[in-house]
Amino acid sequence: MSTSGVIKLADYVDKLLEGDRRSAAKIITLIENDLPGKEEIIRRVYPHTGRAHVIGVTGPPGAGKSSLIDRLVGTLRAEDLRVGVIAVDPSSPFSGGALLGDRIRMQEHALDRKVFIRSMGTRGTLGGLSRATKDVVKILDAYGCDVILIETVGVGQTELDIMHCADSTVVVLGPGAGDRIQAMKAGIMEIADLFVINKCDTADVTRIKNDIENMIDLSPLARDWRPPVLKTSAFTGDGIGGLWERLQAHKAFKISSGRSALEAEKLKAELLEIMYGKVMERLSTGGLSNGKMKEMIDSVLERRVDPYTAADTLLEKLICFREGA
Ligand SMILES: Nc1nc2c(ncn2[C@@H]2O[C@H](COP(=O)(O)OP(=O)(O)O)[C@@H](O)[C@H]2O)c(=O)[nH]1
Ligand SMILES: [Mg+2]
Repeated sequence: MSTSGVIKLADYVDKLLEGDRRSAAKIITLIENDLPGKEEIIRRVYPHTGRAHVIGVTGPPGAGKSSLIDRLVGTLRAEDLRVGVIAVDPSSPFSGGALLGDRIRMQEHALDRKVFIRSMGTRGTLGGLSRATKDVVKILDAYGCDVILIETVGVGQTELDIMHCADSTVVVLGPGAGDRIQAMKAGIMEIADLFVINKCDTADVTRIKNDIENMIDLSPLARDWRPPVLKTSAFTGDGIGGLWERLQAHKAFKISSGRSALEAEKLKAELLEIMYGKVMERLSTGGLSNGKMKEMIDSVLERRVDPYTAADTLLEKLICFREGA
């Protein structure tokens, strides 16, 4: 990277830290596209992170996650908090009607200078959706967001990975989710800090609430925090204030119970994820010269070396490889 490039990046980061919106948008685009300079930016930004309350909102499509987030943003803005919203949609960002819907719904907030909304799709996130999302969280944190809301669809591995960077995770279900509860993956039980049964304006949700409470009772997980099961209506606004109160209570609980151990666990996962990405990148971008590879293949062909030893030797060379060295 040229000297002028570095200076430009530093300028962007300085502006970001002052709360400049355009710089935030530019930096996020750079991160999404995994462009050179990304690591330099994270290096500069990182000391200014760790302040925001990061809230993951997940659950099946149509449960009302976006509508709830929209309401929650209203509650947070009433307290003059600065809010970031990251909508993660692993399907195409161009064909999804839901995303368009989200944009329209969020339009009012989008005009608010203290609300930063970003949709992320797989396209353009070359380094992986989970990786990119975690870095965008860091940017919004440094930008000065008090609360960062991340919406993910469903409960696949990518969503679970993303949710690991949240301080609090809300699992949203609709009133018709009764049958689904039994089939719900163990993973969702582990990550749920709060359950929300939304659309309670449309149906009596007592039964499903009881089902979830039972499921929590029967869960073998040892926990000091029992996930509350809340009823909301994003339509009428019922229960939204309560949801925010419980989210704050959960954050306070985490702080009081020594969040550092949990955070170390999350960081370990993040470091492994980054290392994995770097090894894969070096493998695919010629971290090993064709010459070295060919030499090793020949050795294996001639039965002088076995494939496992060959792979170990190549990996050693790969790891010792330094850019420009
Ligand atoms: N009656 C009612 N409809 C809701 C409520 N929340 C969301 N909806 C509707 O349910 C549909 C899906 O909502 P959306 O927020 O896009 O769900 P998401 O896919 O989980 O993000 C939309 O048509 C919403 O208007 C609610 O609390 N009550
Ligand atoms: Mg949505």
